[in-house]
Amino acid sequence: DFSSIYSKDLLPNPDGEGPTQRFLQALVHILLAHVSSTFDRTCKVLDFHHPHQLMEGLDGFSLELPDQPENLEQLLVDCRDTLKYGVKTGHPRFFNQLSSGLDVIGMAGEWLTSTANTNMFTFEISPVFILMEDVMLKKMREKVGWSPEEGDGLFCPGGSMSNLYSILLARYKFFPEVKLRGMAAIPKLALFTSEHSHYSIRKAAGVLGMGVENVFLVKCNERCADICRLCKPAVAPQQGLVPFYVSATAGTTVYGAFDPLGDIADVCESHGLWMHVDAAWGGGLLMSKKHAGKLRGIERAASVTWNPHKMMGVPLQCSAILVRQKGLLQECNQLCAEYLFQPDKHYDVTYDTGDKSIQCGRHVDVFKLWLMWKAKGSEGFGSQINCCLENAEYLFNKLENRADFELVFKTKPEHSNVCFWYIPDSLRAAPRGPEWNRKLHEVAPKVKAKMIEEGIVMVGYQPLGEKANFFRCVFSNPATSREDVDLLVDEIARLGHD
Ligand code: ABU
Repeated sequence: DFSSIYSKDLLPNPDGEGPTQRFLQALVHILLAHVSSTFDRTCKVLDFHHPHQLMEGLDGFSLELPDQPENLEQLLVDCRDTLKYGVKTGHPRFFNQLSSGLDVIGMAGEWLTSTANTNMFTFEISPVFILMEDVMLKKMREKVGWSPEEGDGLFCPGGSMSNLYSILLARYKFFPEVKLRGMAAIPKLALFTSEHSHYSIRKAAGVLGMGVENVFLVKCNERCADICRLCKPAVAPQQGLVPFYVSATAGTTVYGAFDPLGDIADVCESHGLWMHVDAAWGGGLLMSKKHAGKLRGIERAASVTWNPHKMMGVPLQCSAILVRQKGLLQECNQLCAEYLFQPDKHYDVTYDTGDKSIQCGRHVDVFKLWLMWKAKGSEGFGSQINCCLENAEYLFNKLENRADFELVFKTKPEHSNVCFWYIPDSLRAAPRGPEWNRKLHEVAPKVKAKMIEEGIVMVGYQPLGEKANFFRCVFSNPATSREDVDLLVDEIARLGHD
């Protein structure tokens, strides 16, 4: 019973050792219950409440912040309820997001990371983590196909930030004067990416002052096969803009398609453009001998985004920007703040990597990945990824044979994304046309609303271009089995039936 114990009674209170241990053990007990229920298929994926219900407070769980300290009993209840009303993203029936799963070793790594509570800017306060990051980035670059001596990189907060780094570096490479003199000193720039690329490329162009509208979205088919032909505009100045950057995608967010990286590299090389590969989603396939060939050509890129928190199941967040040219990150971003990066330290200050970053403080994202890699080996990651893609193929084959479902594209998935419509009875026999499409557009949101209320399974939907709302099922959770896939299909049919 912790009802008469407060945070002031814990360490560093001289008598705090015992209460601290008991409190943390009680917390671990709550966390372990959550871990067990995450993998328990009799437990729901979520216990949904609307925002106003959570804001108003539920059964003693209040989001309001007090003026007086609350006792540790209440804090433990708050911890338990925070998990209770959240979403079990590691549940085998959570198909909603590219990042899913609950890897026990990765979670242990994250616990250790917060216990160490340090910062990645200097070797002096993160000696082990800085070296681990160095080793890990080297290994990832090797998987990309660069020589271990070549290149550089950083872990940063998510794929959008990694993509932003790529544009920042490309601009600096071609126009280094921009760092001191700003955008007025350089020509107006044009960037190219496919219409199916992640929106972070456009966002970064806005943030970096290049203008969202100066990102040219190249038309492509569902498999992105045409991007190369359509990259050709990149070679001709458009509206007085200077083309300098192409972002190819390895694993698009919705379709899981791979741009033809080799062909895009040819275009970039012959016209002197920076080639970035956004492999936030697809990068994990480099770990699989069976699927790595889908990224052939990535080794010719100048920079790569790769998010181990997606396909490799590393707890959020874990995203790397890999750069082929050594030293560029440092040159582009360093400002030599003397209170942190003193040049006369007694150790090799090239390990003070903080000035490569656009942040000052930087979270330790590497340790959980390093620990998981130790636990599985490259081969373990490879098998895990193969299983996820087998689940996708299983779903694809299953839907091909169902009259009440229709696949958005008919070719086998390249990644683990499977996109499909559920066609209720009322639409199956009806003539197709704009009205039919309008009705179809309403099906997925209705099914999803019921699905969330029931909380047994969770999958996302979206429209894309002219296409009415469709479901996107993605597999990155190694806990998912074929029975879970069967259940997903049955649930959609049950909830959507009319
Ligand atoms: N780049 C964020 C991915 C979002 C998703 O899970 O679909």
